[in-house]
Amino acid sequence: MGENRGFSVEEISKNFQFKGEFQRCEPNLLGHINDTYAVCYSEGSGRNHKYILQRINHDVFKEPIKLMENISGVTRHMREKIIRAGGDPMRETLNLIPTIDGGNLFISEDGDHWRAYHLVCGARSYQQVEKPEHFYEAGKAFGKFQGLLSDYPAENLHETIPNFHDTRMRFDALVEAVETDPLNRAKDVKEEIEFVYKRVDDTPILTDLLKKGDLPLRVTHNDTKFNNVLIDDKTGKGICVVDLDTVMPGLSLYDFGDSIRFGASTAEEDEQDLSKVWMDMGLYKAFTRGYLEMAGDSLTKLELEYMPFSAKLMTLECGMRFLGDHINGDTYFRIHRPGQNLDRAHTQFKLVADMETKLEEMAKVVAKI
Ligand code: GN1
Ligand code: MG
Repeated sequence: MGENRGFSVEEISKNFQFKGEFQRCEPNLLGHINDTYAVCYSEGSGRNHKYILQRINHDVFKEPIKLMENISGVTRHMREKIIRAGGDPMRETLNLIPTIDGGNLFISEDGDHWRAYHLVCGARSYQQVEKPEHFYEAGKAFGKFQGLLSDYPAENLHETIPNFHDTRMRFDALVEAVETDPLNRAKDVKEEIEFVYKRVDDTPILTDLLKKGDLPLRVTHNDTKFNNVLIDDKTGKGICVVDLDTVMPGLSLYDFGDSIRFGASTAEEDEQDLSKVWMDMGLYKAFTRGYLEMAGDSLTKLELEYMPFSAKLMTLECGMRFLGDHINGDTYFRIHRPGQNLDRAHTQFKLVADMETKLEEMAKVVAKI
């Protein structure tokens, strides 16, 4: 496993404090950035242990050491609060496994950066919402996550990817891709480019409100895809938020908006049949209810007001990033087939257009809850 890329997961595993003997590993191909493996170990007594081993994509995360400082600080903070609240710290937050020399990062001879977590058993993530209750649970989980980190000292966090949700800068990056056009692909995506250019005035709205001090800076997750919440197999509760690489100071609206972008869609992110793609109001309601139940009291009036817009903006931003990556030759988001980033851009733009017709209805939902 992974040998074709020049490493063996079993060999890498030896550098972590895993218990017992290596049994097997399985790749998890769902993320677009890092390489993830589920690793199974077994002790003589027949006791099994499961771990998550990840190779951090250092083209995307340029400073893995700082990134791991963030994650170890944030998980320790959440762990303590979960224990104080009488929760289960092994299931409600990720827990890092140290390397054999006690660090949290193993750097291989090839310069790859690896880290490991306990795998949370009896829970899983979903690529698409199957039951609205699951999405309500995800809303609660992300709302709770924000609460757990509300007193985390933001000055202790490194910005793992600067300007991550600066939508205006993402727009500029798209313009640059179109101008550079290394593979001569821009000519085939004129309509898509036009779709984005028409909405340029939307792009600086949230960051401008932040700069003016109208929206508060918080510690946020910044990648709140539904598949980043583990849903308990038995209870259906959203127990643990994963993928902490982009935990950084940000806006609550980035987290809310990105959740809706991914989870309230009626289709997968790379669906090719666009007639299947729209934003489902029932799902929107379910998430919003869960999120506001947990985080509503701490949100300002302006944050509440911009929730519908943030869903549209985060969807537009993600679509711009997929389109830009398609034009640049798929160098950022992993693809499993040619044209996949363009397909992803298409679903995002379809969602944006659909949300534009529903913004008022979306605002009513927030007001009602
Ligand atoms: C990436 O790593 P993954 O697949 O959870 C990306 C997000 C995008 C998302 C789109 C570090 O997330 O920003 O919203 O793809 N992560 C990074 O599915 O760029
Ligand atoms: Mg991610």
